[in-house]
Amino acid sequence: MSQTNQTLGEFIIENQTSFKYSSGELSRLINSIRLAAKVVNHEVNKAGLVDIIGNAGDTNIQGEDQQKLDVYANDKFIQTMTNRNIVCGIASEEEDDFITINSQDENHQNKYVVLIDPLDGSSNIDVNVSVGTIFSVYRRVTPVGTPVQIEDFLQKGVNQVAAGYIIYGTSTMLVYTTGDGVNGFTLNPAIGSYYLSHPNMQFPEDGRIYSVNEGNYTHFPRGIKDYIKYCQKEEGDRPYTSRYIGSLVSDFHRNMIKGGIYMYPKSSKSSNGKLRLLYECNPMAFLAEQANGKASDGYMRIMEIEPTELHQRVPFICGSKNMVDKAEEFMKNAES
Ligand code: P6P
Repeated sequence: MSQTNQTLGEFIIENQTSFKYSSGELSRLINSIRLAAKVVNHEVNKAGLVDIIGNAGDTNIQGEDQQKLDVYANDKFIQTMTNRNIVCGIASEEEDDFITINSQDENHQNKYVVLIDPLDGSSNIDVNVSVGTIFSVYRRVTPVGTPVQIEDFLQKGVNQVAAGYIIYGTSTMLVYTTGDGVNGFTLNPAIGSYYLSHPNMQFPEDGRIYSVNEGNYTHFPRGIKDYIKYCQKEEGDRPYTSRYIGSLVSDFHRNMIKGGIYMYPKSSKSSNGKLRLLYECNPMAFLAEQANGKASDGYMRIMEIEPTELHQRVPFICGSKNMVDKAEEFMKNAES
């Protein structure tokens, strides 16, 4: 990790010319996410001390118990992006439908939509394991000046203009891309500033870590079973190491630094896997590809999948390019 003295704000200003749309809008967008992340980080870090963990007594559209921090994080990110007058619509894992944002004096003039998983891995909160926020940004495709529509959210991942995550771990980091590489910023909580600590993050082309919930092994497709056995076989640089935190952002982040593959495949229990295309797989796929990695559903590029609904799930295989290629090879061979 190379701690530089460059702050996130200085980095945005220095690089905004590389963002092909209006630079000011990008700055305001990333700054709103930066602010919300600091506020959520503060609550995540003290979750054990105050009555903010444990179920909020409600369940989200996924049928999952909503942890209080889920609700808190969702509200904070929506509130911050609304107040900063940047986006025309927001979709969230915690919201059944998308939210139209229209500050009265603007009359739907904002051009961006954001899709967010406000607190991924939230089941880890009350056991003190790191969790994360994932976000994905698109330009709207319906006319500016009109209320945002579902089509603005159901865009292929290749249309993303920015994506990133915040990982609330041993340190809090914001990792994001605007299509010109991936950079990681570490929060200095003492002064509330983020510093460029991981410039130009890259997946090693190969790795020796595989991340999958092997408890589901018997339910996996043949190709995934064969690939897992390949990872475990005593041969060459194998067996690989199995590391699965149960928090996508954490497993992804470690694999991007060390090299590795993360898999949440379809199974006989969940025909499309568990992860959501629009606010988990697409943003992580954008980051992976920008970091010389790869992301597929086992057969095709994640970012080419045509979305059909807001909360749709897809199988997800992501990480070091050569490892994803090998997993796809096993998937293909199992079909033949
Ligand atoms: P399982 C968290 O709920 C999440 O969406 C990802 O962050 C994580 O990798 C996965 O689900 C864990 O799911 O079924 O293995 O517990």
